[in-house]
Formats: sequence, structure tokens, C-alpha cells
Amino acid sequence: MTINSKRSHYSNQLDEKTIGKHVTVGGWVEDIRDIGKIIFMIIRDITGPMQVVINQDDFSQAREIPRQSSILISGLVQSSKAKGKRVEIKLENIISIFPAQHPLPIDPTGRVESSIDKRIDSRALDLRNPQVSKVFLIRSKALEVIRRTLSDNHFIEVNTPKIIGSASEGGSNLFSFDYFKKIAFLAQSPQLYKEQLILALDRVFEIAPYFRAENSNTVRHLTEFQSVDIEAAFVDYHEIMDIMEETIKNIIKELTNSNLVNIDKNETIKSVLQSKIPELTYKECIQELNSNGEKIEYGDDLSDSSLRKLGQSHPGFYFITEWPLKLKPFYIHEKEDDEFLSNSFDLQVGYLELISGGTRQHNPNKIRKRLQEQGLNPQSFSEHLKTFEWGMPPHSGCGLGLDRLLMVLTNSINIRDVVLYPRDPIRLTP
Ligand code: AMO
Repeated sequence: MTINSKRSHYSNQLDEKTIGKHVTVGGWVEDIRDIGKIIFMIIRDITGPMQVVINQDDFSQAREIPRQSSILISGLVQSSKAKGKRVEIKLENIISIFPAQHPLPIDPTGRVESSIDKRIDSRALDLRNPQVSKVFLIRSKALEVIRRTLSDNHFIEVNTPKIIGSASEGGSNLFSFDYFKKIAFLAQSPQLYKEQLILALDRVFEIAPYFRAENSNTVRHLTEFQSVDIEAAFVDYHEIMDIMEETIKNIIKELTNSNLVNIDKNETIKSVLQSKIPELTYKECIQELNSNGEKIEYGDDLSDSSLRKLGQSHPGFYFITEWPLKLKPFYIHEKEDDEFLSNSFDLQVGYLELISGGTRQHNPNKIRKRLQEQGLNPQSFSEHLKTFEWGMPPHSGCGLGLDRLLMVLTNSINIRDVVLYPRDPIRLTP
């Protein structure tokens, strides 16, 4: 490769305006068709395929290049007679080839299908399949829109520790490890930090990985997942619901405008743009489930099978609000006129929980009481509780499972499809 051979164009920049120009393009060889005097080579880059026309008298070695090899070439852009192609490149020079070994572990063109497990084992290669890379382009765009929407709503992006000395959520699903002869844990959520930060920063958000030591082998659980957490002072949970609704609508609009999703092929995300996301109270859910034959007591949690039943009659986005306080973590505020219930919400898409949030308890004595009721030791939360004596304002927030949102945006059934290198109870590599 010479020092001067820089890529001049990506595939999606080659149009009629470039006809007659000498260009340098790079990508990987997806296909080679040898029709005698002429060889057609399809080179793909991240933006799409391009056809290269090769005079076999000049470059007879081109037909020997192994498919999927990376290649840098230069040539002249000319109009193309091929169906669906406006332009093609007439090869002038092969600058360099980085050969791919054969056989490859999977076929990244997708013509030969492989299981999700085999694909993840070769993820870097799997991403050459445009259907797969598109998922991660959607993910990147969604993150961009989340950051922009939250910033427009005066949220400041923060980073809190993932190595922690005590539980943030309580419960037993903490990964622990030896930390210079002390025990440390991987954060389950940024819950305590984000609440503390609003004392001064007013509105914060964090996008980060969290860790749950749950032996759940399902299509919607990972041991390491990405969460979008927000927390804001002087707002109640309804305002948080509105901000998340705005965020999700902005993501869908932007993905549509950039042709990354076709909402006409995804009724769930299309419907969310058409009206306000409906709200069901927990009580209404119980009534609906009982009238559909489920035997469920007022106060019971909604089991997986109850949520699947609800999901059948509510296949799109909907909020479930006012959960029984005892079902919610210690930091959730009771409902003012009914202390059995709480100022809380989940955002569901069918059976799938995307977001959980609520108004927070800001009275430290009540937090201590709730910690005890939940079998947790208030002493272990003393670092956190002391901040509530420093003028903690009322506040609310939520956590959005980013990977689950991506499942909905890309119509994927398995969370592993939308995570580059998923971690579950079985998988620790690649
Ligand atoms: P919660 O535990 O409900 O709430 O988590 C928030 C959201 O994160 C996603 N999620 C997961 N995604 C994949 N794999 C998992 N194992 C997993 N666990 C959770 C879900 C879920 O709705 N601190 C609170 C949030 C808050 O109140 O601010 C919390 O962590 O989409």
C-alpha cells in the first residue's frame, strides 16, 4: 500500500456526479463473477455494495482473490448497464489485498444461514452481513437521539462507578469479586448515585452497562445489559414518563427519516407515533386479567404468564402505573392518597418490560423503614442516606433497558441479536 492511496469515496458516495472521476475505494470482496473477457467483482463497504468491472487481460489474477478478502482498488467511475446500478468502477489498479482464509466459519452474506450462537462466535465477520450491521447502525443512531433529546431537556450526562462496595438495588443478584482482599461488587444500577447527583446537578442521565447475577436463560435477560438511567429534581413520575415518551418518539422519527427502519413493516413502532402511549393502572391490569380467567389477587406481582396474557391484548407500547408499594424497591415513593400503592410506572411493549421508574422517597426515615421491611440493613446504606440530610429535593427517575428497546426497534425476538458480544449465564466469550 502506498502512502498516497487513501480511500476517496464510500460506496454510497458513488453516483452520476462521480462519472468520469478516478476514485479509490476500499471494502471486502463479496462476489466475483467471471464471464470470460470480463470479471465482475462486488466490493462491499459499510455503506453498501459497488460493482467493479475488470478486464481479465489486465488483471487475470482478480478471479483468484478469496471472497471476503479486504481490498483497496482504484478505478474510473462509469455508468452501468447492470440492473439496479447507476454506476460502476472500471478497475485501473489493485492497490492492496488482505486475504481472507477459507473456509470461513460462517457465510457473512447470509446466503447460508447460521445459528445465533455460531454467528456470535464469529461476530466480527457476522457484522459483514448488512442485515446484522444495520442493527448496530440503528443502535448507534438511537443512542445519538437519546443523548440529544435528554440534553435538550436539560439533562447532564454523568458517569458513576461500576465497581462498588455495597448493593445499589438490594437483593441477591450481585456479582462479587476480590478487590485487594476486600469484597467488591459490580453495579446492578446507578440508582443511589443518580439520586445523590440531582442534589446539585438537578437533572442527570447515564448510559452504561450494569450487571445482574441472575441465572436467567431467556431471550430478554443478559447478565450484562446497557441501561439508560435518568433522574431529575422537582419532577414527578408523570414528567419522567413524558420525557421517555418524547425520547422514544424522537428515536423512531429519526430512524425513519434516515431510512434505517421502515415503520410500515413494524406496526408496534408505527402506532407509537400516532397517539399518546396509553396508561393502565396496576389495578386495571388485575381486573382485566381476572376477567380473562387468570386467578390473581390484588397486590400480587404480575408473573411472566400474566404479562404474556396482557401482552396479547396490548401488543404495543403501554404504561402500567401505580404498582403496589411492596412490589417496588425501597426508594419508590408511596401514593399520597393510598399508601398501599406507589408513584411508579413500567413501560411495556406487549409482554416485554422496557422501563421501570417512579417518584423517589426523599424522607430518609421512611427509606430506613422500607429498607428494614425489605430485609436490608440501613447501616449498609449510610453513605447514601447521609446525602438525604443535605437538602435533598423531591425527585423522580427511571431506567430504560437499551438492549430491549433495540429488540423492539429492530423487531428481534432474541436480545442476543442486538448486543455485539452478549453475556449470559453460559456465554463469556468472545
Ligand atoms: P430495573 O431493575 O427494572 O430498574 O431495570 C430497568 C430496566 O433495565 C432492563 N433490564 C434488563 N435488560 C436485560 N437483561 C437484564 N437482566 C435486565 N434487567 C433489567 C429492563 C428494565 O425495565 N433502578 C431501577 C430503575 C429506576 O427506577 O430508575 C432499575 O434498575 O428493560
